[in-house]
Amino acid sequence: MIQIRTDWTREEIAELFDLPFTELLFRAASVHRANHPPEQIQLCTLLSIKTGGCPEDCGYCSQSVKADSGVEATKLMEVQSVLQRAAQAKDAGSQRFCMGAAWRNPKDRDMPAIVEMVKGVRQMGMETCMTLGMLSESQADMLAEAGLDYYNHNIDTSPEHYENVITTRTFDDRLATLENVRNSGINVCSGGIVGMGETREDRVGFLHALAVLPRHPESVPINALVPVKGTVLGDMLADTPLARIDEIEFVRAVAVARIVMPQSMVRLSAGRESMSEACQALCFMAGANSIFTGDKLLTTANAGDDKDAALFAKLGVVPMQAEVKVELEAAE
Ligand code: SAM
Ligand code: DTB
Ligand code: SF4
Repeated sequence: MIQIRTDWTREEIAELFDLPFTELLFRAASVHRANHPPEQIQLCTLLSIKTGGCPEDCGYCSQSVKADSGVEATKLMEVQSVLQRAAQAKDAGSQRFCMGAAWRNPKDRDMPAIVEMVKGVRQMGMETCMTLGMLSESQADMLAEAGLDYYNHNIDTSPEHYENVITTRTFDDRLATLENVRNSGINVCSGGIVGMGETREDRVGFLHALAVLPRHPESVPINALVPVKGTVLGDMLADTPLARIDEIEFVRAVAVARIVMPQSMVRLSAGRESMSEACQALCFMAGANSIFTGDKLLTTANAGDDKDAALFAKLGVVPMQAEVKVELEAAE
């Protein structure tokens, strides 16, 4: 019986990060094997249903009004167009359809269309995920009622580093939405970004904050910063290329996430496009078992289906079947 702990200390997590790399990898791979079929990777597809023009000032994001990234602001997509894209994703073998909107929070007038999107995608037999910014209790309940399976809301970094990256909301605002989502019965998807110029201690604090939530998020996306020109962090990295996250340190973060949250799906998210195959393979070894497929994330490029098919064939990994995940959840 695997022990799920929500009482991790920062010291324990720092000690995991400090392990010799191969020892850390071995421990993470062992935890992974005890909890998940190691050769199976979940495929998720992202769609930006409302792009750009976001009033928040997240320093990494191309969609903030504060960024000079050239991303054009659009209106919320029509329900039918969203459903068409979901059908294409399903045909391409995707198991989950994640819809993202560049909002601080959804307005109540947007909710009927959002609810239709959730219902429509679910009817196609895909899992649904949305990421729409902060949610009130009643909005979370409305989405739960519509049948939304997952809500993505990242804590992004450590509580200490948070205000260096975002000033228009607080770390506690993030936790409040996560609580509303949890209480509504929707599965929680929450992770963050590494490579934003944070320290090792911040990476410890980031994973610690997730690992001590009353219940671990069912999905934990680990993004490597995609440096976008015109954003605060993208420009900073362009000036100081050495600040870019080291691949071994990135794999360490994935491995520690796997060890402290053994049953969560750990998603190797943004940043794969510029990652070597060897680094991605190490991430899978370290316990990452989910990826975003397709050519595009929200506004930036993703590895693409052909590259991923070639990588999967080389590594002998296969797309996860939905039934397997359901069995694992039932055994929790
Ligand atoms: N507006 C909503 C919100 O912030 O929750 C949803 C969309 S937002 C783009 C979703 C997540 O994408 C962010 O929390 C962040 O972790 C990730 N993200 C955004 N831009 C990124 C970048 N340039 N590199 C890596 N991850 C990024
Ligand atoms: C997450 O953690 N990563 C995804 C998803 N959740 C919504 C978003 C990545 C966005 C990367 C930058 C872009 O394409 O704009
Ligand atoms: Fe807006 Fe989300 Fe981008 Fe922040 S990360 S600027 S909230 S779209």
